[in-house]
Amino acid sequence: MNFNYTSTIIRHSLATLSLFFSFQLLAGPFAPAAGSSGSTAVAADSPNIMAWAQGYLNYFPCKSPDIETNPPCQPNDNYVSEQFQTAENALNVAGNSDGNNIGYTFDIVSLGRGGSITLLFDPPIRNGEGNDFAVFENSFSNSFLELAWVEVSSNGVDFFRFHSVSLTDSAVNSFGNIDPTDVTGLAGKYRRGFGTPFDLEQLTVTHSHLNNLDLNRISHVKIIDIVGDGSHYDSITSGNGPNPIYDPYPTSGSAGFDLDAVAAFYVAEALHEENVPIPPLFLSLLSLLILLINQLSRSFQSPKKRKPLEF
Ligand SMILES: [Ca+2]
Ligand SMILES: [Ca+2]
Ligand SMILES: [Ca+2]
Repeated sequence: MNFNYTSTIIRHSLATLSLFFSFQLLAGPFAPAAGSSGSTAVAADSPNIMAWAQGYLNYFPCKSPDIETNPPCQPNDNYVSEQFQTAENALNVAGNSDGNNIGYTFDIVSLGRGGSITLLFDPPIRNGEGNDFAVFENSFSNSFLELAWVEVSSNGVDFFRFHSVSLTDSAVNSFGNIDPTDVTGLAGKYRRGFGTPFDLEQLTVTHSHLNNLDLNRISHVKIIDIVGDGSHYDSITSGNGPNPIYDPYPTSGSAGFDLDAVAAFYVAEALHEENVPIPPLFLSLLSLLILLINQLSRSFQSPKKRKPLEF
């Protein structure tokens, strides 16, 4: 046996293992990119999807770089191009809001820096087993990730935000990368065609109260872009937290979070009984049928039962 050869193989194997573990150590603790083992990414054609958002409210493409101190959406600023301001692109099936199958990249609405939009579900989303809904963004890669907060409401007034953790340790430039294993509780964790899932049950753990929130009738899902320059923070309140949230900054054109769609895995009963009008043709046919039945019943009526003629 050639011991030199064997020891070379062992050394090489150890070096490979060391590289592997150092890579593992560099990775964060949360679910990895779509396609990797342990990923929570939801494919747009997942059989678990029962419904897609059918309406929206309050699309505010924020055009101000500083939403905290200036009123949002200053009329003279333009951080979201006109072509990316079609809110209807966030409705229906991911990549195919209007039946024209534009695809995951362009069938989106951009929120701009700090902008937001509220998606509507009727029937509302209910809290089923595990994840209940997913938010789809249009990232072209597993690491160019634009992030957003997610809030839910069952009355359109009281919104509750999912807790989030962001472990990205330094600023990310306009075309920079972040590791999806460093992020949880934020939309935009996965590349286009794959949604980031949310479990309504988590709100019962992270919030001290859920007043006016019915977890089984979530009618509103609000998506809020995070200005990822480090001026906003995650939900960690222990240790060194909260942590600043970094994502590519600054971005322009399709600035901020690019929302493709929101999918529900569980739906409750409809909010309102639909008042479906009866089609006129159906009414006409029904009248004809009643007339026919009357005519037939007269034809088959026994002459003995007929009222005798009176003089
Ligand atoms: Ca759930
Ligand atoms: Ca964008
Ligand atoms: Ca879309």
